[in-house]
Order: sequence, then C-alpha cells, then structure tokens
Amino acid sequence: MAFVDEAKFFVKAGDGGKGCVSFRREKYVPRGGPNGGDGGHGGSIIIECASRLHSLIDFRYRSHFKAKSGSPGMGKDMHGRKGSDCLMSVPVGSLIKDIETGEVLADLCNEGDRFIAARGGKGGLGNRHFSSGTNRTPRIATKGVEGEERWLRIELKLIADVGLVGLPNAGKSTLLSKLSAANPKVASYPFTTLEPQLGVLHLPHKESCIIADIPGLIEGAHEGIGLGFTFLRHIERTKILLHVLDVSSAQAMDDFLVVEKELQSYKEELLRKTRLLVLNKIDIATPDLVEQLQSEFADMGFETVPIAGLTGEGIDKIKFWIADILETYNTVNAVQSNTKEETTSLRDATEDSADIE
Ligand SMILES: Nc1nc2c(ncn2[C@@H]2O[C@H](COP(=O)(O)OP(=O)(O)OP(=O)(O)O)[C@@H](O)[C@H]2O)c(=O)[nH]1
Ligand SMILES: [Mg+2]
Repeated sequence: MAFVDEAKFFVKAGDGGKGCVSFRREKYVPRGGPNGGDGGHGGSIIIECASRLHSLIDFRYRSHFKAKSGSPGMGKDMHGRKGSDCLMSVPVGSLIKDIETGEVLADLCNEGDRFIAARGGKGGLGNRHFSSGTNRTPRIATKGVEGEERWLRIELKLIADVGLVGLPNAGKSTLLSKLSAANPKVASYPFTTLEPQLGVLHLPHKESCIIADIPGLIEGAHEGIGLGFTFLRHIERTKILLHVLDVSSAQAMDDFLVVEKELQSYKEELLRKTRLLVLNKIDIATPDLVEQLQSEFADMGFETVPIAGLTGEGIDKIKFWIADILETYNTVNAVQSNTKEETTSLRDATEDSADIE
C-alpha cells in the first residue's frame, strides 16, 4: 500500500442549534412567561495523535471531515442536544499547517496529543433570556453560531532516532534488515526503496530505538532529480544519521560528497547531526582503499565503521556506537532540562525575594 506523507483536508465544525421561542401555557397559570430553551453547541473537530498509525493513507480516501450540529432548543426550557465531536486520528509526528500561510498550527509528537482543528458554534439563546421589564413576552431567540470551517494541510515527519542516508544501492535497506527485524525490499538496482521504512533496533543493555530507511539520494535530488529529496523530512528529527557508502566503488569519496551536498541543500542542520560513516560492502572492496578512506575521513573528523551488510560483519559495532551516542544524548538532555529547571526556580526565588523587599 502506498505511503502517504502529506495531504490536504477540509474540516467543518457543527453549527450551534437555534434558540427556541416558546411560552409557558398551563391551566391556572396565566401569562406563564417565555420558556424557550437554548440551542445545543455544535461539535468540534479534534485531531488526536495515535501511535498505531504510521501513514496518512486514510486521507487518500477521505478529505472532508464534519462534526454534528447542535439540536435546536425546545419549549419548557429544554436545551438542544450538543452535536457530537468528530475525532480524527493521525500518526505520531504529524504537523498540521494552515494551507494558505503555511504556518504550523500543531505539532503532534506524542500519543494522545490533541488539537482542536475547528471549534463548534455556540448554541443560540432561547426567548427566556430576552424577558425584561418592558417586554414580558419576547418573541426573539438567536440563531446558533456557525461552526468554524477551513482547509488544512497535514504533513508527516516520522519520528525516528536514527536515519539512514546514502546513494541508491549503497546498502541502506540491507543494513536496516540486519539492525532490526524489518524486512525491506533489497535489490541490485537503484531506487529499490520508494518510500520510508521503519525498523526497531534492540540496543545492547538498553531500550530500543527506531531506525528510518529512506529512498536513495542522487546528484540534483534537491532539484527533483531521482525521487527528489522531500523524503529527507523524515530524518530531520533523528538524533543520529548513518551515512552508508559503497566502498567497493573506486569513487566512494565522490559519492560521499554528492550526498553531503544534497543534505546541505536540503537543510544545513542535517550536517550538524551526529554522523557515522558506514563503509559498506568491505567483502568485495579493496582493503587498501578502505584503509585509505578511513584515514581520509578521520582527517575530516568523521568516525567510520567498515561493515559488510550482506554477511553481517561489523553490524555489532554500529549497534554499540548507536547505544553510546543515544546514551550521551539523553544524559546531555537530562542535564540541560535540570539546569533549565534550576534556573527557573532560581529566578522564582529571586522574584520572591524581590517581592519581599
Ligand atoms: N557484496 C555486498 N553486497 C551488498 C552488501 N550490502 C548490500 N549489498 C547489495 O547491494 C544491493 C543494494 O542493496 P540495498 O540494500 O537494496 O541498497 P539501498 O541503499 O537500500 O538501495 P535503494 O533502496 O535503491 O536506495 C543489493 O543487491 C544488496 O544485496 C554488502 O555488504 N556486500
Ligand atoms: Mg533501499
């Protein structure tokens, strides 16, 4: 089934029900007064993040979402029923944007995150609200407010910890299949992978992490050549990038530079991520060339791991490297958030003491 990672859709919240004009009519109660109830509020459109979903495929079949309108108010002070909300489930990592301005309205990153995409209209007021000293028999009631409606755009940025990049045929999918239980298609022709694939890597002595394999990049990808580079958005949020290089080719260094240039054209920040150069296919590469590349990359400040994805050689080294980096990453984040908390409490304390003075 196709992988859909962006879509546009229309949301229309329910209208408020109209208020009622009614008067109390009862035996022995002359001029009973107004008793028209209020209309019910319209239902809202609520977007909720669900970890069981991984693609926006549902949007291919449905682009209009409507919530129910509120019922009108009734006599005897009875309020109309509230229209039911429309709950839309979207995958973790969905961005909701305004279709015209491109402004990000919501970034749904965690299971259960919610965003109200369109608010239901308020119900109208029944005539009992309009009774006054000069008008005991008001024949007015208000209409309900119309529910909000708008076109929105949804984009999916998969949330993975590790991203795989490289030229087509470099062996990214083979590596994913060795690092995780995922079973991506592997073949000796370019662009075997046409849509992002995810796999779960069980780290040594630690929790697991998610790896994303994306289609190969070629020179000019930023101009739309090959499959383009829109898929790079899925690795924008990763903590680590594994750059897979086929070192059985004599121009491995040129290949490396091509991919680097494409990453840079997409977003400079990608080059600031912690990266490991995976020198793949050492089973068929010239050992001297591999050594030479290792020293050249070391001079450029990169860490390298020579592997043969096909035979599984060197895979464990990558696992340990990932485990170490993620641990450091989490520790640094924990320290940073602690420092932030301390600064806040320090500021609170200073403000408190300022109050006392
Ligand atoms: N000899 C050898 N072949 C490998 C190795 N790793 C991958 N291959 C072969 O290289 C070819 C491409 O592998 P893939 O894993 O499909 O490459 P990819 O980078 O995912 O390619 P795209 O999806 O097209 O971007 C396949 O024929 C693999 O069997 C390796 O370590 N040694
Ligand atoms: Mg592939």
